[in-house]
Amino acid sequence: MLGKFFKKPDLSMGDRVPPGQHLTNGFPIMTYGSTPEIDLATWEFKVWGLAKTATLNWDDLMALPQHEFTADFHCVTRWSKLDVEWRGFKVQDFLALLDIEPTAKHVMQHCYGGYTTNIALADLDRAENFFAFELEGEPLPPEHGGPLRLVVPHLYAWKSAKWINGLEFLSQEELGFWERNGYHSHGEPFAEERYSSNW
Ligand SMILES: Nc1nc2c(c(=O)[nH]1)N[C@H]1C(S)=C(S)[C@@H](COP(=O)(O)O)O[C@H]1N2
Ligand SMILES: [Mo]
Repeated sequence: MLGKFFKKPDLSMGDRVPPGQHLTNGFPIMTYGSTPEIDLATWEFKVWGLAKTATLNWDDLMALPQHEFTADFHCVTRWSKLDVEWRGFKVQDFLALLDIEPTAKHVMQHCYGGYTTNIALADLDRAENFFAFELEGEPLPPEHGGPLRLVVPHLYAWKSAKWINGLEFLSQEELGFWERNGYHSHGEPFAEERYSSNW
């Protein structure tokens, strides 16, 4: 009977929970501001800065190879959710469509609603990073970032922009919304890179 209510402790699980985090079974919604209203018919994704300027529409992106993927999710407010199931396309397949200048080292993620977050190109250009459009077998709900969000499992989840609609390629690091407000510029959960040392 117990097994019906409690998961057997999994010895490998502890290694997957970063220090100072606790596990949650639900999937809290963490949004600064309100959920933007987005119409797929006019949805656009723009690329600019140190990459050839491009505008992609929904069909362009849906033509990329699609994959199911499972990833752990760590919010800096101290909850983690393991094994979140998504469907999407690989960031690396997307980047391969672009003409990125060799001087590009950093990227600003832009979103419907105005949120931004910065990421080093090396942290973005990783095989396990995805753009997701489904969550647990359903279209990605608007409050979780639908129609399209980024998923960067190796960094705190504020680096995984919801409603993403643009990438700006930069030579130097610039700070995004939370990073300007005291969050760490890199945000690696196992190193507890929560807040900038200037705060
Ligand atoms: N556009 C946008 N993306 C965002 C946020 C936001 O407020 N706006 N919050 C970030 C934070 S702090 C977290 S923890 C995750 C939360 O994703 P969820 O709401 O799907 O749990 O989204 C990240 N991406
Ligand atoms: Mo978060």
